Amino acid sequence: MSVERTLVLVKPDGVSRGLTGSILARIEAKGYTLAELKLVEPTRELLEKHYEEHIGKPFYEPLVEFMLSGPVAAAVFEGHRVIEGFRSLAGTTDPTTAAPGTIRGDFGRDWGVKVQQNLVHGSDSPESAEREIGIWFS
Ligand code: DAT
Ligand code: MG
Repeated sequence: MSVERTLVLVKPDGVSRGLTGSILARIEAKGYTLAELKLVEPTRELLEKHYEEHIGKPFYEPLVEFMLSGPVAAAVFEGHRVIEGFRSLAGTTDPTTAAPGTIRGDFGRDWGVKVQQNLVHGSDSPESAEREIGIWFS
């Protein structure tokens, strides 16, 4: 059995709404192991590295501004197939239509702003996970 790691961020909307504990509890309840955890006020430079795949997209600047709007809880979770397991638990990108039972589906909705305030980030591949963990936990 291989142990995989993923980067989970509770975004500023999740932290400011007081949902950090509830979100982390769901990930632990699914059976993944918390390996690292800290509250961060990210810089623009850090976010430019983290979101480099999205540079130039219409939502990129609103996304970075949103991520700069308050503290972020950064965590590393471990477990077999944690990358796909966490993304399934998080739900699809648009929180309005994310399935009920998921973090985004239960706690989020579209607030009518230019970026999806969707509570959490999860790495999308083993390569992304290692790259992103290096950015947030260097
Ligand atoms: P995900 O976070 O589900 O992996 P992503 O990597 O495609 O989604 O995009 C990163 C973030 O950017 C996403 O969590 C919210 C925002 N975003 C993505 N697509 C968007 C869109 N079409 N309109 C507004 N915000 C968007
Ligand atoms: Mg993504």
